[in-house]
Amino acid sequence: MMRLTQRTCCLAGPDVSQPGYDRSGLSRGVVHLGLGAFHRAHQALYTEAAIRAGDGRWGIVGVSLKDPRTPRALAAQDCLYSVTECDGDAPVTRIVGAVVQAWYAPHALGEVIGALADPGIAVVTCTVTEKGYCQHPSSADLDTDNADIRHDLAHPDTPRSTLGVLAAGLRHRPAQAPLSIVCCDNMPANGDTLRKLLAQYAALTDPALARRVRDEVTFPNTMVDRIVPAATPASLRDAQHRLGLRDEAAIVCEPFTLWVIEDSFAGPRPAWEAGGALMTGDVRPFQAMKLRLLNGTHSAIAYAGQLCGLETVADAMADPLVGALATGVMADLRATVQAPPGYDVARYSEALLQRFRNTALAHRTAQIAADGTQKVPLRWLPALRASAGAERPYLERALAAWLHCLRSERSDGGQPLVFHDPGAPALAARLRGAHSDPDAVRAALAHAAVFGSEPWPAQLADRLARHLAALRLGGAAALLSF
Ligand code: CS2
Repeated sequence: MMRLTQRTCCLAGPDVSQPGYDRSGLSRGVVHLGLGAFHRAHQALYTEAAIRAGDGRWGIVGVSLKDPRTPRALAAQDCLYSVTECDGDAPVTRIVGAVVQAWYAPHALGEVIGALADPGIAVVTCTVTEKGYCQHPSSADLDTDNADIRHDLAHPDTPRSTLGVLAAGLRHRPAQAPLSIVCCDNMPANGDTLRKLLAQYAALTDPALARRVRDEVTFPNTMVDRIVPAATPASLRDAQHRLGLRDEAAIVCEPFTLWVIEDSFAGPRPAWEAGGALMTGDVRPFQAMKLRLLNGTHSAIAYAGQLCGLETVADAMADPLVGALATGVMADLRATVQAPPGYDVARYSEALLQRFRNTALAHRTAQIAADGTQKVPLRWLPALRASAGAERPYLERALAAWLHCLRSERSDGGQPLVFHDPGAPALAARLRGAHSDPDAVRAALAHAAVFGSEPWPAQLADRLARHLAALRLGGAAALLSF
C-alpha cells in the first residue's frame, strides 16, 4: 500500500479531512520537544486550527529527545499523519499538516539548537513526561545527580536532557527575541516548575542565562486533557484501512479534548482559541481537578487492572470490582477538589467515567502504570494529605494495590508485572525487605522520594497494612469486597 505523503494525501478516502491550506506557505513558529502521540493529537491540533484560521506563521518543528521512531516515520511522510477520533460512533479521521519538521535530537542537535535560537520561533511547547524534567523527588529542586543532567553540565553544547537542550538554545538566542515555553505535562504548576528547574540548571553554568530564564522568558501554566493511547499494530492497521494509505505515525484517540492555558506569553502565539483552548488567569484549579480526577482515577484503574489481568482501561471499567473501584476513587478524589470558577466538576467526573469506558480505544493499563513513583505523588498523595487521616476507602485501596504490585511483581493470576519506572526498584526493595504488612507500610511511607518527609497519620498506615494483608491473602477480590 502507498505511504501517506504530500503527494499521495489527496488519495485518502472522501471522508478523511485534509489540512486544507497550502503547507508550502507555512513558516516555522513553534518548536515542540517530545514528539509522542499526545502532542500530535493535542497541541498540534490546536495549532492546526490556528493555521487553518489563516495564520501560516506557526508550523511546528517537532523534536524527539529519546526515541527516533516518530521522527523517522514522519520524515518518510513529509511530516503528515492522521488522527482518528473514536468513541463507538462513526470514527472521524483527519490528516494533520501543522508539523513541518521532525528531528531526533541526537542526530540533529545543531538544527534543534538553531531552531530554539531562531527569533522566528516565538513558542516552545514540551511533553517530555514527568520524569523528563529531572526534578529531585524529595526536594523538588533540580536533580543534579541525574545522569543526563550530569552529562549536560559537563557538555553544555551537546546536551541530552530537556533542560540542557532548552538552555543551549537560549544561549544562542538573541536577547531581544521574546520566547514563551509552554509545559504540557501532567504536573501541578507545570510552567512554574519548568521555569524553576531551568533557572537552577542555567545558574550552574551561566548566571546571566538564569536571570533571563527568570525574568524574560515566560512559562504559562497549562492543563492538558485528552486520552491518546500509544499506537498498537491494530490501531495502525485500522488507520491504514480508513486512509487507504500506509501511515506509520497514525493516532487513534478519543473525541474529547481540553486545553486550559495561562495567558502569560512573552510574544506572539498561535490563536489556539481557534481549536477551543481556554485562556485564563489561573490554571491551578483546572490542573488540580484534572490531575486528581482523571489521572488519579486512571492510575487506580491501571494498578487494580494489572492485578486482575485486565489489559485495557475499558476492560477494567467493565469489570465489576475494578469498575466500582474507579467510581469510588473518583468520588474520594472529588471530595478534595475545588471547582474551577464556573466549571461543572460533577459533569466533568461523570463524563470521565464514560470516557474511560470507550471500547474503541486500546488504552493499556500497563502504559498508565508506568512511572508510578513520579505519578502517585502528584495524583493521589495531595488528596490523602488534604484528608488528614480521614478515611478515603477507595483511594487507600488503590494505593495498597500499587504497593502490592511493586512488592509481589505478579498479578493475582501469577503473571509477571514489570512497570517501566526508574524510581520503583528503591521502593520495591523497602517493601520486600519488610517482615510484616505493617512493617512494609512503615518502610514505604518513610520513602521520602515518593511519600515526602512529613509523617503520615497512624490510622492511614493501619488501614494500608490491612489492605496489604487482604491483597496478600486473597488478591484484588479480597481487597475490593467491601
Ligand atoms: C494517563 C495520561 O498515562 C497516563 O498516566 O493518565 O496520559 C492521560 O491519559 C492523559 O493525561 C489524559 O489527558
